[in-house]
Formats: sequence, C-alpha cells, structure tokens
Amino acid sequence: MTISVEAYARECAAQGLRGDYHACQPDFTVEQQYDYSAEDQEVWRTLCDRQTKLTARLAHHSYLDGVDALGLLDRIPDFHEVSERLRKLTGWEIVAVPGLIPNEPFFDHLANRRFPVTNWLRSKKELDYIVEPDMFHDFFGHVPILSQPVFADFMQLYGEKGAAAVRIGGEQMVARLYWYTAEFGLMQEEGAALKAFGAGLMSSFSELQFAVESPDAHHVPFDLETVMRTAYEIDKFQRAYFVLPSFAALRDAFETADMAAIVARWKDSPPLDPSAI
Ligand code: HBI
Ligand code: FE
Repeated sequence: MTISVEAYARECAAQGLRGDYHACQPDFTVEQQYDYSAEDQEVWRTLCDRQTKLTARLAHHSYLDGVDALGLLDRIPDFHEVSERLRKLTGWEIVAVPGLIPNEPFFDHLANRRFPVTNWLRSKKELDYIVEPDMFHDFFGHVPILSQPVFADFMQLYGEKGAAAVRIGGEQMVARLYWYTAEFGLMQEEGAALKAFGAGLMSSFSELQFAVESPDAHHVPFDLETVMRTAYEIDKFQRAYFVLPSFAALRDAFETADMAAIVARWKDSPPLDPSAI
C-alpha cells in the first residue's frame, strides 16, 4: 500500500525537498499553477537557449522531432496545452507533481501514459546543477522523447512490469533500467553517429558533451540483465553509458523479459561495477 500523502509530505519536508506536497491529490498530482515569475521565465529561456545549442548536434533526432512537435522553448510550457499535442502523437499526457513521488504512484502514472513533471523551476543560482529533478529536467529532458512511438510504448510497459517487479523485491534492479535508458541512454543506429536521448543527458550542459564526445566515456552495448545488475551513482558523471541499436531493441527486450526470473536470479547478488563491465 502506498504511503499516504500526509506522511510523504512530512518525510519530504524533513529531508528538505523543495516541493509542497500538502496540496497533492491521492495520486500525488497537483495543479501546475501557471504563476511563474519573470525570473522563472528568464531562467527557463536561458536554460533552453544554452541546452538547445548542444542537443541540436548531440541529441537523437526523435528527441529533436519531439521538441519541434511540442513547441516548448520560448516560455515555460503550459502542461495542459502540451498534453493536448502529446496525446495526439502517442497517447501520453503530462501531470504536475511537486517533485519525486513514491514508486507505486509513479509506476501507475507511467502505466497509464501519464508522465509526472515537477511544477517548480530551479533558481538562477542553480543554473548548472540541481540535486532534485526540477521542471527543466523533467520537461525539457523527459517529455520530447515521449513523442517517439516505440519509446512511448516502452515507458508504458516500464510502468506496468516495473510495478510488478518492485512488488517481488526488484526495486533497485528496475530503477537501474530506468536510470541507464530513460535518464542516461545513448543510441547508435546502424551506420549512424552516436547520439543521446536520456533525460539526464538532455538536461545537463556538461554531461551531454562528455557522454557523447569524450574518449573517457565508457560506452557499453545494451543488455537488459546487465543494465539491471549495474550500480549507479546520482551525483557524478556516469561510469558507464549503455548504447541501444534502436528503440525497438529496448522495447522488445523488456517486453519478452521474464522479470520475475531475472529478479529472483540476481536480487541477492552484489551489483556490477559500471567501470568494470
Ligand atoms: N518521481 N516525480 C518522479 N519522477 C521520477 O522520475 C521518479 C519518481 N519516483 C521514483 C522514481 N523516479 C525512480 O525510483 C524510478 O526508477 C522508478
Ligand atoms: Fe528524470
């Protein structure tokens, strides 16, 4: 049973998280409340102008096509407006949340093609790095690629099968799959250049360049079980980046995977060191 909103709100406040969870619905969503300041709008435009210079050459074309289709750069997007467009493309919509929410409602939103997006934006002085995912990370990073039909299918399936795997003790393994694909995934299609699509890369000025262009970036061919076994750290550059040959490879591997068997096989084993795979 998911933790109650009240209890979760207290926990987040105790941890100093920024979001106001007291206004949450039982599914942890809130209204976006489009009442952003002139500084918020300026921070949004600054982040988008700077990041699009990099994504133009380093992002997978599906991400760029999504940005064009959803039009979200000149001002802070209105979640309802963008949901209207996104729904027509892949049936996904955006729901506003105060920040990170418990796994169970998170998976349930994904399983129903609702992507939770934080409704507050980092301040001017946090331009380069912020610990918690804010609206720039969630929206600029995660939303455009949800217009890509096959990845959109994977993300819904992730919600469905992920929740089941968490119930049998696979929480860490399922989080790693999300981390190394939806957050830090790279793509190298047949005969094409290496490109990024993961939201953590789309929304990071320094790590996007490192992951795609640095000779020190450790690129590993995607393998579902290896990904689910490989540890990660959240506050430094990744020591491994998994490379997909196509979105279908990810969706098909996950669709055919026997998650219960994979979780049972590895959940009590030590995780793999990303530098050593
Ligand atoms: N909540 N709002 C939000 N956004 C996330 O990306 C998110 C979350 N809760 C849990 C979570 N991600 C991770 O545990 C995933 O691996 C499930
Ligand atoms: Fe994210």
